[in-house]
Amino acid sequence: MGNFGQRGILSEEEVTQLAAYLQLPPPDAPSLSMVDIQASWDLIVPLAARPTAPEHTRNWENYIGVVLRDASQIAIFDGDTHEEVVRLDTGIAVHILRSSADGRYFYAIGRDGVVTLVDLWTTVPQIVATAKGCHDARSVDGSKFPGFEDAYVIEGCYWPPQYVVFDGLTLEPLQRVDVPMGSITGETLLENRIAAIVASHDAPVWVFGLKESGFVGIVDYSDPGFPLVSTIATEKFLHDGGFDHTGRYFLTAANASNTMVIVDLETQTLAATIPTGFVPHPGRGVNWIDPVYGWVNATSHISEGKVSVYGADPVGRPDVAWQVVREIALPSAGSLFIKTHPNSPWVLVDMTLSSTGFEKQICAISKQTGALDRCFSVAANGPAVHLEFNQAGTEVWVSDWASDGRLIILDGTTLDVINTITGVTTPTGKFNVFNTAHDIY
Ligand code: DHE
Repeated sequence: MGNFGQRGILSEEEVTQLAAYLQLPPPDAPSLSMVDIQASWDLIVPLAARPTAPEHTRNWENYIGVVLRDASQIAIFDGDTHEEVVRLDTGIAVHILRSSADGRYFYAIGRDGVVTLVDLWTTVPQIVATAKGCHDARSVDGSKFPGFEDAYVIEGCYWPPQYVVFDGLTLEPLQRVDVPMGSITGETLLENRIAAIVASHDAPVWVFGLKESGFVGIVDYSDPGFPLVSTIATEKFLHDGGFDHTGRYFLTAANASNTMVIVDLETQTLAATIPTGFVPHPGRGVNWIDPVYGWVNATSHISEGKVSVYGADPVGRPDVAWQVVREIALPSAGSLFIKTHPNSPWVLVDMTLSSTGFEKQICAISKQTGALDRCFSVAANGPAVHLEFNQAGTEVWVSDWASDGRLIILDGTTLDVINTITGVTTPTGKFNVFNTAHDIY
């Protein structure tokens, strides 16, 4: 703490009072009831007033939504022309975007728990509804199973320990469900944050990690009560994750357990745990065909300069399924995201939190050789963070994460810089509509 007393900022009496105040038990964290959630709902453009076909000729499936974190805004770019189409206010310190099943809508989630629904079919993308289901949140997703496309949206809360389901087209709040507070080792928790959420393409369910408890939860959205129908014990401190190449498995990092956990969504069982290294952080992960080991998935790590590649084809290659097959050394720890696209020859990885001078660089692993090919600087003003391909996989966008931030667009094959977009405040995550809707990574 600052030396408030001797610097004359606080009187002796104020220091005594402050010290006494800091020793008080903290007040209970507030709940957020269904009544409050309903009161937060703002339907800005009713369904009847929305277009029934795109009002513009832009290739909206190749739009790229960019989180401008400290501005609490998103910017939407035309991925074909690189033009900025619109900038919209969202929840505070907006965290990620997800796409509806057909990609027409973006869902933005603010750290303040505000969900923002953006229609990409209007002449200029427009916010059509907002609602707040949590005080603190990081994740949101829509319903993607055939017959339920865009019907519902789920918001997972960091606080209170609950999830909230909204109507997918209006954000009308439909249900609030408390999450269980017991952990895989039997203790009763004070908090149990909902981390990554994925929307299955094979069943009417959402799947999420319950961070502190170590359970993966499955919510059935074909039941109007949106119940948590399954809790699968895995490892503690579940964080980020995504699907394997088939969509059958949910691969998520138990980050402080230094483990990737693999959940079979067909049998709703834990398929494997893979110790990968110190603090795995895969983002949504990365799927490609390795020349030796067939289909693989991989994670980079925050606390170790290493990409761990593991077999991910229990049908075709059961001999290496869910086993680490390659460990690829990076020049630095501090990686947050790894990404590829089926049409790209590269697996790309950042080192955003590097403390040894590599934070402005990204590295490229060759899919053909399975080896590190090169690392190179892309950012100028801040760390390089998060990678996202365009729809065709011919370009990759990287954020230069600074208040005078930039978006650097690389050729997807040569990795040469083909464009730099300036004037973007603290750009972080980027989400191509088609790739996000179809879970291509
Ligand atoms: Fe994230 C994904 C939580 C800090 C950028 N981040 C996630 C997910 C979770 C999470 C649970 C998975 C969501 C999903 O898939 O449904 N993030 C947290 C935190 O708790 C943490 C560590 C601290 C905090 O207070 O928020 C945190 N995250 C950050 C950042 O500082 C980042 C780099 C910049 C920012 O905007 O805040 C950041 N997180 C991201 C991004 C994704 C993400 C870009 C999605 C990656 C993707 O490709 O899908």
